[in-house]
Amino acid sequence: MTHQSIDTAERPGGLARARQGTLGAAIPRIEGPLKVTGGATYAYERAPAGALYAAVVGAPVGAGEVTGFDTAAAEALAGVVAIIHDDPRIPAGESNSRAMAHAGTRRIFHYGQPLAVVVAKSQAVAREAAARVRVHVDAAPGRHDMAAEPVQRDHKLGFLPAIDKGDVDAAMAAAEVTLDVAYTTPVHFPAALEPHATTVWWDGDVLTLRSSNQVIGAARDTIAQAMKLPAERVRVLAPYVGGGFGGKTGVGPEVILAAIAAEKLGCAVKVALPRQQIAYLGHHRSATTQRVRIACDTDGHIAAVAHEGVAAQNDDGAFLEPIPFGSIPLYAGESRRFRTDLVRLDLPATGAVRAPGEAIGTFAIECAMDELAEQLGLDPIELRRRNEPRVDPTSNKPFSTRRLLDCYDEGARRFGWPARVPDPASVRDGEWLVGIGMAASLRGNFTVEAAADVVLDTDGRATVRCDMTDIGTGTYTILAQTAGEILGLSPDRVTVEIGDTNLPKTAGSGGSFGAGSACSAVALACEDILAELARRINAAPEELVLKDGCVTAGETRAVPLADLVRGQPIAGHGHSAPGQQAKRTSQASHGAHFCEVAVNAVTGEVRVRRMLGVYDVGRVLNRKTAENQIVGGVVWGISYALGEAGVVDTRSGRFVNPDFGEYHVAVNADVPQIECHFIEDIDDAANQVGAKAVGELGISGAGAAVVNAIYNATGVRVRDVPVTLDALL
Ligand code: MCN
Ligand code: MOS
Repeated sequence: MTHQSIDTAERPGGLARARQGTLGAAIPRIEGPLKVTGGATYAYERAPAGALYAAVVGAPVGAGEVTGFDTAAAEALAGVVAIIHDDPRIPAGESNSRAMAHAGTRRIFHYGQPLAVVVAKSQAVAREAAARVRVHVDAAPGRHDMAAEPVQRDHKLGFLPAIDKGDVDAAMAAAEVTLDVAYTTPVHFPAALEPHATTVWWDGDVLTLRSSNQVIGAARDTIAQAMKLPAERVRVLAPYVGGGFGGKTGVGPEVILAAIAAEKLGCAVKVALPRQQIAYLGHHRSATTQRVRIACDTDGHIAAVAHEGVAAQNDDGAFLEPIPFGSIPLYAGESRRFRTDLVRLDLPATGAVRAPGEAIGTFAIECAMDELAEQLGLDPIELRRRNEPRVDPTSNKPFSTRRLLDCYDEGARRFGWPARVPDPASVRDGEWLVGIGMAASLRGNFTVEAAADVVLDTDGRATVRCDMTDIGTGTYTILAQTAGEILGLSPDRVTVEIGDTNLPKTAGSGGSFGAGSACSAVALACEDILAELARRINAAPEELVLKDGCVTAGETRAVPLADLVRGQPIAGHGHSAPGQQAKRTSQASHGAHFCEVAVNAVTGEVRVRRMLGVYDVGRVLNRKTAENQIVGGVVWGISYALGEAGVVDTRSGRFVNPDFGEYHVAVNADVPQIECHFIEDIDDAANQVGAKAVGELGISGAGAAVVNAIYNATGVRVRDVPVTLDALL
């Protein structure tokens, strides 16, 4: 087994010497045909014979106590098999919070909290019966209004400690130029297209679940714990996942409810949450209020920067939106303060949604930089250039790689930034006001422990195995490309098996560390294979050249791989882990977004006309899927700038608009041409393949570029997203 933590890692020798030209290439996703022909088994498809359908009964009030159930009307429906409300394992919420610790509770922590499960012979009957279950309650007043509840500064929540360096207040008092502005962002739902769904059955004495989940290794442990089973008796499968956006990083209560039903009834059970219920059984991104203060001289050199925000969580949630996450390493300045304060609410848990912290934090800091540039009469890029730090300005650690200045330069050139008219509201195209804006983008890079097996088989084909998921990201393809590159095979000669907890454990898809971590494990597994191949042809591993299915060493002729493995497949195992480099360097992916909008001078309608960005992501593993990721992220940026807003009914603790009818995500008509370019700079400190985060980079800063362009078009500074017509008229 090849094991490396990244302090010992130079790039694995095999990858450094590889000449296949596969890794990085714009290869279409290898599972694409299966997906478009219906051959891909998503969680809710193809159940064992006789499967029943589950539907979840949620709490009818926002706080209080359950006093009883009246199930008569539900039981009267033909096709209802069971109604379970007294199992002590029924969780109070999803596993990203501590709600599962309250299994079996009668207390109501929030509206829609799971209380019972109805099992029936069809989905329609299950859902109708669930609607007919009457829950008797003692309702209590709940805390549903973020603005009305006290802000707690002294809390231990979240993974991001508060930072307080130097003296921001003194710097603000002494500075020639200051900015002190407040921004708000509303509740965001993850909004994956595939609903939260699971099919569960017993395979012998193993509880087997095909579940739409991003991180199945952790899910297995959670399910085992909730079901009071040893982990070996739980197997989670997620071969295809129709999007997650953070919403499927934990285990939803419906998964446990379906498992309880399958256990009690001795048959397979399927559950898929109706769209509106996802809002209550899953998590959402907290609404935030944010204050940004910057102190600088008249040349724009920043002396102090503070980014402080408030986010909500319920009593059980351990997560707290890390609002200033992206701001911490972004700009120079001696005095620095970054923190997130807490408001406790009786709502479903808040949790990781599409770039926690950065997505909405960079909206505030990047709009603030635009405001400051205008106040100083400086070009926004020039202001950023003057404050580009040489080392991480908060931790003083060196950056592993940081090509942000190049992103600005190349982006400005490609977009045509120099043609910008700095005076707002001065470019007109008929009844449209036209403006352009930009923003920086940053997403922290992390490498997480991951393992993988690779087998080179007797037919000269390779198989990669690990428990990664592909949530639409391109995991299948990049794992095939990594192995193909090192073993000299075209990717169609590499089979990828993922999405099964029986396979070596990875970090799953989350935090944008999935690809770098899993590909590193695959690269290390391939090192094992190279060592064995070298032994078989009596050469040193560094002499091997693998290309087009053949091995050459020194002067020897090319030998087909199939000849070398005849009768004796070669297995490799790789294990990658973060090491000292992760601690010694400050790591992030970067980018610069550029945006052109047109705002109708009569109606206030905003149309994004074009967006373009340049991104620094270390090694690009697949030019096509990486670009897809960035473009998708930018679409989400447009989406939160102009549309998305989850509204809480502060009297009842209900969401007013928990579906796609009224929670507006950007659709095709909202999305213009989006161009994406990469500056590739392999980051050897990041991981063995030198790849940094991509998945959540596109959304970071994208909304700010839109809002800054709106300012340039109209002269109206909007600090609360989404930007609606009334704000511009
Ligand atoms: N990639 C690349 N080069 C790199 C890094 C990544 O080419 N240097 C490409 C690969 O195709 C890889 C993909 O980008 O499969 C994403 O890699 P990575 O940034 O490591 O992200 P993860 O694999 O950890 O995926 C999770 C990430 C997160 S956290 C969210 S949220 C998100 C996202 O991915 N949710 C998504 N992208 C999504 N894309 C789709 N279609 N659906 C979601 O729900
Ligand atoms: Mo992404 S929000 O970390 O799954």
